[in-house]
Amino acid sequence: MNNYKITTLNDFIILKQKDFPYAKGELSSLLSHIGTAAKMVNKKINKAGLVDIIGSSGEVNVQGENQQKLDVYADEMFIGSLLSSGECCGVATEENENEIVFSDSFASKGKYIVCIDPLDGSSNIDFNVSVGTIFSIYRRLTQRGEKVNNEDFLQKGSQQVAAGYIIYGSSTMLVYSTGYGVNGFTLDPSIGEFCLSHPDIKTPEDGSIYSVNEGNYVHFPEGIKKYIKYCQELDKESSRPYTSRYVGSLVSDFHRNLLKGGIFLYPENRTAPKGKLRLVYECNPIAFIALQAGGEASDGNCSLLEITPQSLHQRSPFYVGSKNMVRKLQEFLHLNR
Ligand code: P6P
Repeated sequence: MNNYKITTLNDFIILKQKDFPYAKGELSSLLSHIGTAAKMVNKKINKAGLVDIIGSSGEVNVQGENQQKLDVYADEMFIGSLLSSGECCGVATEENENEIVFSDSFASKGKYIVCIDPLDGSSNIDFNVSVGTIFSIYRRLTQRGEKVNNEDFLQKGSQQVAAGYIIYGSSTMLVYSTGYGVNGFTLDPSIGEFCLSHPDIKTPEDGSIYSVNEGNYVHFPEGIKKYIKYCQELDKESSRPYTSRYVGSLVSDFHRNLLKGGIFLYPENRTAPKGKLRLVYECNPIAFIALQAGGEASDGNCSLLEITPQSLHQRSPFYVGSKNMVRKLQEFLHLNR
């Protein structure tokens, strides 16, 4: 009798690979390397308050944002791990202006490219608020052995082969999908393994949480203002008024709503006329997870995964979460164009 109840991330990846007779283990290896880098980053984050690794690196990143030391560490960890997997031929990250092409003869034959925000919400690190890593995996468009180029990284979100996030919170979780459902793994520090804790995550079609930075309210489009007021009105049938929950860390806000039901909104506003969040390595991977869990994601005009990116760091308005809540929001946007 097998009393070994724990399914580690690597067990699960190998188990699922068996469902694909032609799989050669390349994606499995890539996902496993992402898990390893996540454990390394987690270790540093957990010690952030104890060693001189919090605070600013003194540098400013391509976004013009003050780069935190842990941003730099996380960026290096994930890039290094993806390179060593040999399955990834290039990486686009929030911290680098252009895509990083792996010229190493081994990696340049990799089948996949990865887009990643190595440490999202890093400005929260110094205040011990949860932060996250968000990643997106595509098959390369250029031929293996050729040099990857920009078009490899500007594919529609619907072309993602896999996507996921790591949330470094009260516990550290890795949540990912390869297009066949969403599964969550919680890091057990005593054995240093991500263990299956949330199999086959489905997000409720309705929820009672709305997540938006209401400090920008006066600059929101009319439809968004009307939707927020709708959330705040009393209505027993639709369990309104809803509860407002906003951490200011995308992965934290999304993860809570994914499990409990809810909607996350980052609309365009005066200071962010195209929205603040990045389409390629923040919105698309989160949207992929949401849809795989039965939710929806939009930029207010169309399904987010159908947008063809024009540039690596392109921003987009972002509405994601419970299907019926996203659809209700779109009604308000449509009626108030
Ligand atoms: P605001 C963190 O800086 C981040 O990129 C996301 O993680 C988060 O959802 C958003 O920005 C918060 O932005 O303008 O509300 O502080």
